[in-house]
Amino acid sequence: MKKICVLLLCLSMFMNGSAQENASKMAWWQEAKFGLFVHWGPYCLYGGVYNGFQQRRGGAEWIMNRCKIPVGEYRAKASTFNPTKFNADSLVLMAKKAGMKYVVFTTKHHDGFAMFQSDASKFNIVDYTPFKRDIVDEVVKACRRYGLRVGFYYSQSQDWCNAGGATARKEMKEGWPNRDSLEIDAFTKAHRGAWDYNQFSCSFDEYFHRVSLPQMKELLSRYPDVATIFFDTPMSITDKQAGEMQELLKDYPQIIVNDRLKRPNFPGDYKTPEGRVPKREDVVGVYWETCMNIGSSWGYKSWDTQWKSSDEIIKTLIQIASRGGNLLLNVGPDSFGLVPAEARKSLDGVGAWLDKYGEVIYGTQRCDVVVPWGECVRRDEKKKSYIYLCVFDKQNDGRLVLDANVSVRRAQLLNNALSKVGFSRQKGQIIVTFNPEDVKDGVPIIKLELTKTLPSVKLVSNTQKYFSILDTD
Ligand code: FHN
Repeated sequence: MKKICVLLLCLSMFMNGSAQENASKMAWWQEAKFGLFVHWGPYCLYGGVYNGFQQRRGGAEWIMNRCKIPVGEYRAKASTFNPTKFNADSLVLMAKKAGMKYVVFTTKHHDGFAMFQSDASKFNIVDYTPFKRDIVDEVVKACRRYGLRVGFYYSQSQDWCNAGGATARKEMKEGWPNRDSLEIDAFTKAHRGAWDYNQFSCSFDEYFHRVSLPQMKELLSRYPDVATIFFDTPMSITDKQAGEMQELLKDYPQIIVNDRLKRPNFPGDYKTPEGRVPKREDVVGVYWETCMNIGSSWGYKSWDTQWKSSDEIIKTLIQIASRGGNLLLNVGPDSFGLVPAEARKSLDGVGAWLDKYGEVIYGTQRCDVVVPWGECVRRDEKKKSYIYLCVFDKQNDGRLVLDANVSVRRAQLLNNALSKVGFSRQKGQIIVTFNPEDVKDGVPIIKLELTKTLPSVKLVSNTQKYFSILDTD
């Protein structure tokens, strides 16, 4: 038994690269912690409104599906896409100012529209619209110019406008009150989620080899330095097709791939909780990234009112850092190519906070000290570790108790260097006292300098985790 396990483990190392190679591939990403997700495509022309009705459920990038817009009609609308105010430098500089270290851009979402010139499908920004500029190219170049890494979101299975692409079934009641709802619902039920004959005039395999795989080839050959790939909604892709996609990626060993190419056999490098901070116990020892909206929709929604404030985002960022993850925060530019002002305002606030408190986020790692009054974040240096105590509880009177058997050399209130902080150690607990009145700018943060470096925690990629076998002998 033991021998088999060791053999399988060695095989997994051989197949996935050594743990060390993997750790160095993931190093920049672990350090970065905060990235910008951009959902942008011709769906922004609707802004979540169809025939005068607000889309009833889901992200506005799903409007074609939820409202069952015919392929011809959606294509015609897309052909008017002309975001004349788009400026890739402004977008990337907005991210940089917000303290983000990478940008993940939707090169093609489920509607099938490519935001780059593509010979595999003319349904793209250059060949199909009056705009004619290659937006992906502009974003990549701006990222390079300003020192941010760039990643590509690519919908490898769902494609509602290129024949043969996968279509997910959503009922008409999620779209708008169409008088043909019953008929359309019956049609989608009978035709694997499709709502237009054009969607199934060929097989998924033909689609995959005509559009999906060639487009990924185009992107990789044009931008061999791409940092991450974010696949989405695996749907009908088979293991064989996913294997072909993975084969392509092998020539680009630096690329960090998410866990959504095909489940369960293609677990990728990291997990992707969506719209929430995962429970601590669900993300032990693995790489992970929460993707989340700054508003209530991935794609631009003209009637959005639920914008996250800077304070909410900062709190989420701290929670995520405390659990060892990354935050990929999404914005949806409008039909002119502009990011809504509410989103920009919140991002500016986060950037100002990170300018001052970036050490609490960047390059930190999961901290297993759990406290009722907030979150603890850990940073390791060669000879010592730090624990940042982030106090969310507004009622806290300035006395913090931590169940942590560590020895503290120094304690400092990051918000106010002149303020005195007391600390003592009692039976496996650390007691810290500070003056909340000395904090004038949001979350009180106390930095504890420890006398030693805490024992290191190794993370494994999903792929390595998937193949490792526990020896039960
Ligand atoms: O269906 C998509 C959705 O539109 C959006 O792109 C998110 C981002 O993670 N992914 C899918 C839902 O999981």
